[in-house]
Amino acid sequence: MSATKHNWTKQEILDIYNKPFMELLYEAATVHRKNHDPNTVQVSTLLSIKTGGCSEDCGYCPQAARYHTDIEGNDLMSVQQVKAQALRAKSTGSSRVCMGAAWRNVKDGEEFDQVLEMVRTINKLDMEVCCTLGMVTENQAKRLAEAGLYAYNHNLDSSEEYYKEVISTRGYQDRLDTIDNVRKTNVTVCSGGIIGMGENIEDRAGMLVALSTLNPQPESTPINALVAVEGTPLEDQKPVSIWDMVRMVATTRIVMPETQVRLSAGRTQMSREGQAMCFFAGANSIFAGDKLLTTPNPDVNEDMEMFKMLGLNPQKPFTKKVQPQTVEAKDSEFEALGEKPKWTRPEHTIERNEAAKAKAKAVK
Ligand code: SAM
Ligand code: DTB
Ligand code: SF4
Repeated sequence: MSATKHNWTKQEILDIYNKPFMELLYEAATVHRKNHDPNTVQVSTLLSIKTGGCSEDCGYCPQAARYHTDIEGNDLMSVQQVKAQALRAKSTGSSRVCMGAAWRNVKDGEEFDQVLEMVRTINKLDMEVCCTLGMVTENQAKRLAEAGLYAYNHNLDSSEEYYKEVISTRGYQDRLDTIDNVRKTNVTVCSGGIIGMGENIEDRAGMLVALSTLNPQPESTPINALVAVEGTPLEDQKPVSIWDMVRMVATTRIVMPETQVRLSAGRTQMSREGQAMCFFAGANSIFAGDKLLTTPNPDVNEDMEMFKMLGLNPQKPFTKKVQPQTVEAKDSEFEALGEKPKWTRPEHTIERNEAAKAKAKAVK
C-alpha cells in the first residue's frame, strides 16, 4: 500500500517551502531518491495542433484571441503532419508527445475525431501520447482512453483564490471536474501550474494543497515559470527567480513523492546550474524541442549536452505504466454524444485583463 500523504495543509506546505534552502534541497533529494531513479529524466515534446484564436481570457496566455500578441494562429493540423512531428520527436529522444489545442473545451465532431486519430497514430509509434485540449466530459475522456491516450494535461495553474485574478471565463471547479472525468478512465493525470504570475507564496502552497489532496495524486505535475508575452495582461511580470523555482520544485517533490515533476515553461531563462539544482530537488521531466506551444524553448542539442554533462538519461516510454491498447474508430464502443456541458462562465471583472483587451482593440 502506498504511504503517500493526501491530507497536506497549507501551513504544512508553507513550512516546507520556507525551510532553510539547504535543508529543503536535502529533504527533497532524499524523497526523490526513495521514489525515482535520480539519473533518469522523462522527455516530452509539445506540439501545438491548433494554435491561437482561443475564446478564454487566461491572463498568461498568448493564444487568447482577445489580446494582441504576435503569434501565428493555425487551424487543426492533419494526422500526417502530427505523425511526421512525432517521428521527429522520437528520433531526438522524446518518449512522449503532448498535443495542445487552444480550446476552452472539447466539442464532439470532426475535429475531435481527427484528434482521436492522432492519438491512435502516435500510440502506434510506441510513444506515450498526452493531450491538453481544455475541459472534457466523461464520455470524451473515455473516447480518448479508448484511442490509446496515456496522459491528459489539465493544469490548476494557481490557488483557487488567485485563479480568480487571472481567468474569468471559467472556474476552478471546472478544472477539478475535468480531472475527475479523466480519473474515470485509465488515462494518467498531468496537472500543475505556473509561478511568477504575481501570486504570493500562500497561493503557491494553495495550489499544492489542491494537487496533493487529489487521491490519487497526479502522475505528473508541470511547474511552469511564467513566460511573460507582450500583449497579454501579465506582460510586465518580472521573471521568477531561480530560488523560487527550486523551492517550488522541491516542495512539489516532497508533497507528491511519486509524481513526475516537470520543469516546464521558462527554461530559456534558466542557467544549466539552475536547472541542475531543479533536477537535484526532484524535477524528473522536461519539455524538449525548440518551441513550447508558441514560445521558445532551449535547443534539443543543448539539452542533450546538458544531460550528458549531468549524467542524466532520457526515460524510456511506458516505464511507469504499460502502454494502453488502441481501439480503432470502427470498433469503438462509445459514440459522440454531442453533449452541451455546463462549464461555468463567472465573467467577473479582472482589471488587467480588461486593460489588455482594450489595448488590443486599439491596435486592431
Ligand atoms: N487550452 C487548454 C487549457 O487551457 O487547458 C490547453 C492548452 S494551455 C496553453 C496549457 C497550459 O499551458 C496552461 O494551463 C498553462 O499552465 C500553460 N501556459 C500557457 N501560457 C503560458 C505562459 N505564458 N507561461 C507559462 N505557462 C503557460
Ligand atoms: C504545461 O504545463 N506547460 C505546457 C504544456 N503544459 C501544455 C505549455 C507551456 C506553454 C508556454 C507558453 C507557450 O509556449 O505558448
Ligand atoms: Fe485558451 Fe488554454 Fe490559452 Fe486559456 S490557456 S487562453 S484556454 S489556450
